[in-house]
Amino acid sequence: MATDSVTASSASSVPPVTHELRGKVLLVTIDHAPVNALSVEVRRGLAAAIEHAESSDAVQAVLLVGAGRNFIAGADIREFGKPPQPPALPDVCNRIEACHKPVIAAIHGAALGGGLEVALSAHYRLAVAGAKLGLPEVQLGLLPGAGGTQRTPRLIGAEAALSLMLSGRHASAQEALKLGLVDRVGASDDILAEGLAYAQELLASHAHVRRTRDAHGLADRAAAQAAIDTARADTAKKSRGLFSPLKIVDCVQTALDQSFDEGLRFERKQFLECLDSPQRAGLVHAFFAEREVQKAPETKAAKPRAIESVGVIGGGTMGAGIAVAVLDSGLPVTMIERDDASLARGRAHVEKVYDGLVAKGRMTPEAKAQVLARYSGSTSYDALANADLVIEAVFEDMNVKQAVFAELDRVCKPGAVLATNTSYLDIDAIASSIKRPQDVVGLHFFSPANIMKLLEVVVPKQVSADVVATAFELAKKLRKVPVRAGVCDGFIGNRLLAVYRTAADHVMEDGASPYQIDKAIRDFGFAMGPYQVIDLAGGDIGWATRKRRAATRDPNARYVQIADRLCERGWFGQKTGRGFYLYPEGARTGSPDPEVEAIIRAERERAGIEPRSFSDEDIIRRYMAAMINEGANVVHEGIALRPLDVDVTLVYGYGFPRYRGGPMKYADTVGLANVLADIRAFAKEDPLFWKPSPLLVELVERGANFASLNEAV
Ligand code: 3H9
Repeated sequence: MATDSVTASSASSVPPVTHELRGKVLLVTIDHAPVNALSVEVRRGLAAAIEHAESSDAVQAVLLVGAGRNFIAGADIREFGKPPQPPALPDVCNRIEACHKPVIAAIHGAALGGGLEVALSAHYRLAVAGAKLGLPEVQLGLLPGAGGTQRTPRLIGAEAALSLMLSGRHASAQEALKLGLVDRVGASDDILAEGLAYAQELLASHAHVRRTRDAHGLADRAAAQAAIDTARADTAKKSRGLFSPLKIVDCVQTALDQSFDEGLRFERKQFLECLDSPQRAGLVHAFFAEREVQKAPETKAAKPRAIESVGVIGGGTMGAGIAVAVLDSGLPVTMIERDDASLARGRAHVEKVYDGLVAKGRMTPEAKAQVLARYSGSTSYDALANADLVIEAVFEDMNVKQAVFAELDRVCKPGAVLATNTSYLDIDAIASSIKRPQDVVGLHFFSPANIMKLLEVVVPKQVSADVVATAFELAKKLRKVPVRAGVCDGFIGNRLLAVYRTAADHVMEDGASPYQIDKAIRDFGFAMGPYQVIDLAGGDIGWATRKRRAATRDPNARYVQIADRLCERGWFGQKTGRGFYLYPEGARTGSPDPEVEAIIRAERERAGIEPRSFSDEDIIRRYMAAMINEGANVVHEGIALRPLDVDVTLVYGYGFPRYRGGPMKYADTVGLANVLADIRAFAKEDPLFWKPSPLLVELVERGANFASLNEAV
C-alpha cells in the first residue's frame, strides 16, 4: 500500500536509496550491490530520506532496510584515498540520530563498520538470525569514524565496545541482543516483515525518539576506566607496530571524559590520521588482493568438479595436517599409508590436533568423535576407488611421487582430481608420467596445514581448467586463501624465500649477527626473523635440500656455510635444544649462543671476510630488495599472475606484515626507483646475486609501479 514512492537521486540508473510510505512508516531501502557499501550516492540518499521524513506529515516513523544479502557492509572502501565527497558519513549519522521521528534499523546479513554506525544512529534496532554486527575498521588500519567510538561505549559499555572495536570480530544477532547492541531479534528471517511489524508496534506504544548519544553505558565510570586501562595495556602488547588500535582506546577514553560532540571531533581527527597512514593503504590493499586472487582465469572459464570425498596419501605432519583441514571443512577423508604402523601414526597425528582442542575446552569429546567418524585409513590404494580428489603428501622425492601417481592412475575413478603437495618438484614431470595428466594439479599447503591460510594452486601445462577451478573451490571449502602459481622450483613463495634468506646469510657472513638480523626483521613487522624460523622448522630440512642441490649449484655463486656448520654438529634448532639459538630445557624462545657467534667468526675468517657493521635499516633494505626483485621475476615469468598474487602469498604463508600489504605493495610505497638503485648498488659487490629483474627495470623506465599491473588479468 505504497502511497508515495520517491527516489533519492535524479540519476538515470536506479538510485541506491529509495523510500516509500508503508502506512505511517517511511520504508527506506538501501540497494547498492554487492554489499550496500556507503558510497556518496548512498550517503546522499540516506540524508535525503531523513529530510523527507521530517518534512512529510504522513510519515510518523522511518524504517531502514538493506536490499539483497546485507544491511550495510560499511563505508565504501574503494573511496578511501580519493578526494572526499559530501555528505560525510558522520554528518549523515548525526542527521539520522537528530531526526524527530523514531528511526528503526532492521538488520540482516552484514551491519559492519559504517553500516553498524548507521544502525547505532537509529533510535531502535532489530536484527534477524544470520546477522553479523561488528566494527572491523581496525582490520583496515582504521577506527570507527562515524561516531562508532562514541556511541558504542555509551550504548553497551566500554569493555564490550573495546572488545568489538579492537578485535573487529562479528557478533551474531543473539550476541548483539545480549550486549544491548540491538533491542530485539526477529522470530523469522523475513527482514521486511519483521522490521515493519516492529515499527508498527513502536508507533502503537507511542515509542519516542531515543538517541544513542544520550545512553548511559558509561555511567559506571570506575568500571569503564578499568576496562580502558586493561585494553590499553593489552593493546600495547598485542598490536605491536599497529597504528589504529591505541587510537581506538584513546577515543573511548575521550568518550568517558568529554561531551559527545567533543568526542566526535576527537574521533574525526584520529580517523583522518589513520586514513592517511600507509598502514591503512597496506591493509586495504590486502583486503582487495585476497579477494582478487580467488578470480583466476580458470575459475571464470570452467565449472569445478564435484568434491564429496577426499583421499590423503601420507600420514606425516603434512598429510595429517591436510587431513585435519579437510575434515574441518566437513568432508570425509581416507588416509593411505604404506603399513599398519604408519597408518596408526597418521591417525595419532590427526587425533592429537583434536585432543588439543578438547584439552583446551574448545571442542567436546562428542564433537571430536563426530569428526573422526568421517575419517578412515587404509594400507591399500584400492580404498581410493571412489575418491573425488586425492592429495599426495609423501616424501619429497620424484621417484617416490611418481610411484604414488602410478598407483593413483591405476585405482582412481575417471575424473578424479589428483593433487600433489610438493613444495619444489616439477609437477609437469609428475603429470606426464601418468595417462591422465589433465587431472593433475599442485596443491601446496603450508605447515601446519590445518592452520596456515595460504594454498598455492600450482598449474601444470596439461591440466584442464575445471581441475584448477576445483582446486579453487576446495580452497574455499577449506577456508584457505588460494594463489595461482606456475610450475618452477619453489613456485612463488619458496622461490622468494630462497632468495631473501640467501641475502640474510650474506649479511650475516659480512658482519651482522643472526640475532640482530632477526630483531630487525621482527621490528619491520614479521612475527619471527629468518633464523628463528629455521630453528622452529628444523635446520635439517634446509640442509638436506642444500646437499641435494650441491651438484647443480653455480660454482661461482657465493655460498655461506654457517648453517651447514651448525647442522654438522646436530644443532637443528628447537627440537635438538640448539640451532642458531639455545633452547635450554625445552624453552620455546631461544637465547643467543656465544658458540654460534664463534662459528660465524671462524667462517668469516675462512672466507677471508673482514666483518663490517650493518644498521637495522641496511638489513631491511637488502632483505626487501632481494624479496621484491625475485617477486618481480616471478611476475615477469608468469609464475605469478600479478604482483598482488606475490603479496598475498607472502602475507598468508610467510608472515609478511599484513599492514604493509605485501612486498610488492611495499615496493610501490618506497618507490621502485629506490629499490632498483639499492639493487644496483649491492650488485657492485656481488653482481651474480644482485641481478635487477627485467620487469623492475622496465617499470622504473616507464615511471610505472607494480599496482599498475594488478588490473591486468
Ligand atoms: C568503515 O566503515 C569506516 C567507517 O567507520 C567510517 C567512515 C567515515 N566497500 O567479501 P566479499 C566488495 S570501513 C567496497 O567477497 P562476502 C568486495 O571487494 C569498512 N567494496 O563477499 C567484493 O567485490 P568484488 C568497514 C566492498 O559475502 C564484493 O564486495 N567494513 C566492501 O564473502 C563482495 O565481497 C568492512 O570492513 C566495502 N565496504 O562477504 C566490511 N565490502 O566482487 C568489509 C565488500 O569486486 N566487507 N566489498 O570482488 C566484508 O567483511 C565482507 O565483504 C562481507 C561480505 C562480510 C560484507
